[in-house]
Amino acid sequence: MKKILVTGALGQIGSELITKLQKEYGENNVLATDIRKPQQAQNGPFAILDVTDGKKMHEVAKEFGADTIMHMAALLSAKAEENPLLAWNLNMGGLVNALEVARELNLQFFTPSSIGAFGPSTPKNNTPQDTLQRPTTMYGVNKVSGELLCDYYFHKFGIDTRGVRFPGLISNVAQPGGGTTDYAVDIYYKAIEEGKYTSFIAKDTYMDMMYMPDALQAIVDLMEADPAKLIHRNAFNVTAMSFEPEEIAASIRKHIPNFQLTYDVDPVRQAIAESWPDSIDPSAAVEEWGFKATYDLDMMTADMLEQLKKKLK
Ligand code: AKB
Repeated sequence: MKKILVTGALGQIGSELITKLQKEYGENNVLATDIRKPQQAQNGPFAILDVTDGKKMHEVAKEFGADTIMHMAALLSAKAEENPLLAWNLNMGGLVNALEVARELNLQFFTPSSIGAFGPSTPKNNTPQDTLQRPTTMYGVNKVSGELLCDYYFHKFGIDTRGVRFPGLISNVAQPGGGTTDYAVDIYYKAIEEGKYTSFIAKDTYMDMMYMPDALQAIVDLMEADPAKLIHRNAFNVTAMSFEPEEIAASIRKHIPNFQLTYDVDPVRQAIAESWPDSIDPSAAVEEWGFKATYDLDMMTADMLEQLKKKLK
């Protein structure tokens, strides 16, 4: 049975990951940590932890008796562009602290990379697992550096580091903050609340996406995978679908026929989106640890709208 410390546990992925891990490994075997206090009472243990404080992270992990650390705390792409130095300090400082704790206490390690680790010179379609990575955003610089750092800790110190490159993640529980793919979450909320949405991402801009249940299953499957079969270990391409705003709108119209989509493009987030692939190739993840996504666009839309209708009632 694992004992897992999760950083950034109140974030978009973290908040649902905690529930998933508690189901898999038991409530008391998952320690949720975040820089802020939860607004509602939490099931299972919780500790305040600023990931830039490596000493505290070590103490918390040791006291809990962790054998695994899942490092989720990070600033997303648009927020990182607003404050690049803060992003460098938080994203890289937090990551190296978490890797050091993993080295000192010999913990298994997971952290997500992103499609943001690719740049304009990366092949745009069916982007291979191993390819050119010259991102033009601070977030992308952080993600590529992070991928390399995780590989380094595996080769140099033998730490069992593992990770995926997540696409935009869509969920009906916690909303993302400061990402470029966030439009694909916002659109569902506005579809239910107002029957219309103004997109900050332009028509015909394709990006990879995945529904949260598939993302959480991917984390568990990769962490449970036979290490002998992992050739890449870190930064596996994973994706479930690639769409542009008109396609998600068409999917929503199957349930809300009068749904209207208009555009007010944000040049910063549009430039980030254009520097990313249109679609990535997840075949290394499929071959090495059996990655599989269940939800396609229409299945995800049906579930998102059903869940949000209940939530926003
Ligand atoms: C973002 O848009 O910044 C994230 C990501 C794709 O990493 N959702």
